[in-house]
Amino acid sequence: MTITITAFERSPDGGKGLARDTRVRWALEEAGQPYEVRLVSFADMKKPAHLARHPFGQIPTYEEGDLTLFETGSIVFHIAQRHAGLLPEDAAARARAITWMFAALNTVEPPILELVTVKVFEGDKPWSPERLPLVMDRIRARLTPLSARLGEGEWLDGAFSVGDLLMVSVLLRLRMSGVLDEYPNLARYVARGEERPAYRRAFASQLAVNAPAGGP
Ligand code: GTB
Repeated sequence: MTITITAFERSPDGGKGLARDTRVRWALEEAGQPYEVRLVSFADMKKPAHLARHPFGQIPTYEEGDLTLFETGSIVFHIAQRHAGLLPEDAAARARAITWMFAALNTVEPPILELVTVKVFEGDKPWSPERLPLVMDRIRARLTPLSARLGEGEWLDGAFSVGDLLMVSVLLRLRMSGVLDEYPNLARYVARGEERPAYRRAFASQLAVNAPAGGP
């Protein structure tokens, strides 16, 4: 059955992997599943056809036959449950991998999103410079224990799983801030994720959409 996802027609980052369709593309690449992409403009996202797919008018979405999903956590979990390679067979290891998915989205990502808010959406507000160090400290309060838990491990809990896929996806948004460099093992962890052939294919497909026509 054909899988169709939605992505930005023009991603604000120029297709450098920061928009959330990257996570879905990556999961599909890890699972070896072909997919099609419906590109949507910011205006289209708020129109009825897209709102029927996504109640909040965002990307990405996922369609497979009669099934339509939104929320990247739900989408990558759906992919991981149906295809080998992203969740362990052992029940306890599987439950732990799912726990890391939730940890990535519920515990680590929120302060990282606050950083985007303070820098981008509130960057021109008078309180922004004062708020920034507070947000950075909240990020460190998540990265310090995460770094301690990862230690010198390759992945968070044995073999690579969808928990790592989401955690790396969440962390890589921090690269520009420089804070990852304070945690060399986390920086190496993110780099390991990005070196995976499936991630590279996902990144290249997203970039191709946004690359200027006739560009390199
Ligand atoms: N919780 C939802 C999920 O995980 O699926 C969040 C979805 C979401 O935030 N989607 C964003 C969106 O559609 C795109 S990813 N925004 C448009 C809107 O809300 O109107 C967020 C994003 C966008 C752009 C960059 N960038 O270019 O750097 C990075 C991240």
